[in-house]
Amino acid sequence: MSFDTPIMSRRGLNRAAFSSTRGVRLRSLRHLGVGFMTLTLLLSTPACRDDTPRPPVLPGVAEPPCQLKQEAFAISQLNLPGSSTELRDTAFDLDLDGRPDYGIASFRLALSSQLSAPVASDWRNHIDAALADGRATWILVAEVCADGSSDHARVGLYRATDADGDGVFEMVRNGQVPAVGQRDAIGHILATEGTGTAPIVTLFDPLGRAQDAGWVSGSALSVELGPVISDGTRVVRLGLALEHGALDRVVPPLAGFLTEDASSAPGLARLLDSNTDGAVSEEEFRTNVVMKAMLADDVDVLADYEGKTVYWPSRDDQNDSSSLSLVGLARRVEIE
Ligand SMILES: [Ca+2]
Ligand SMILES: [Ca+2]
Ligand SMILES: [Ca+2]
Ligand SMILES: [Ca+2]
Repeated sequence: MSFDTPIMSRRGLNRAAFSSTRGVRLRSLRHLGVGFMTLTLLLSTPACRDDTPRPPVLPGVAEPPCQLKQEAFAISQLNLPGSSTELRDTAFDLDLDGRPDYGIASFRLALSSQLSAPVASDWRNHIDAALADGRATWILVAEVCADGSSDHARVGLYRATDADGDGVFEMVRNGQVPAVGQRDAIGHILATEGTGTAPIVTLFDPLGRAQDAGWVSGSALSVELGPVISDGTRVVRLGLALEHGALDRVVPPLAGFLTEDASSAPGLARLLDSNTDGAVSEEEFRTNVVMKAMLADDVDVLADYEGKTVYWPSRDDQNDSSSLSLVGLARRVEIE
């Protein structure tokens, strides 16, 4: 029967009306059905999770939840760990694989153990001197909520200079992103996932001769600003994954040192001088199997994403950076 029958009995009319109504309903339902499917698809498009893994966004690029006030601290004195246990206990896990990362400190400790006692003990003093005398001014800028409305805290790590000599430091900022975290009830700050810079040559200059601090960039910046010791001086613990090649910067000064002062580390100088010409060349240093292992990247904090190298810990199982870990003191300073 056609829904469009023009003449019909009342019964037929009723039936037609029913059929017609039913037809409309059916059409409506069909229409609705299509609409519903479209709607379902529309609704499900955003809900349908895109499971493509994406790298983490550095929390320090986001707007802070409050107005910030800042305090700056110059790293002034390093406590160079004397044992592997100490290294382990003070290091951060930079690549989030569950193990603390202290590759560079471990390298320094191995070298230090080869030095004559006076040279080894002077090494730390030379580092502290460079940190203090302007050759390697290394500054942490801690920011917390000015009104105390939240425990949000961030810490940046920068190179600084005082070109005008007024005792107030000028920060050298090259797009570093502060580490972000919390300030606890007693004012200690723990912040992670930033980027920063470090004077790698200063840290590997046993005779304190280097004028160029060898500033290098790093990611996975992690900072703990701990107890105040005195006059605003605080204990600091930091971790930074230095960019690939950063550790190669220490080869020229170390090879130079072992050539000029072989008597300071006679065993090591002999070991590395493979052609026995009395000098340790950079090539000999780099190709020695032990040094090669020490200089190799030891943490996996970066990976490729859409044609760029981005922060993405333990993503590609390829080590790409050298882990720096240190504990020391930082004294309150003014910055411009
Ligand atoms: Ca790790
Ligand atoms: Ca100044
Ligand atoms: Ca040689
Ligand atoms: Ca990697």
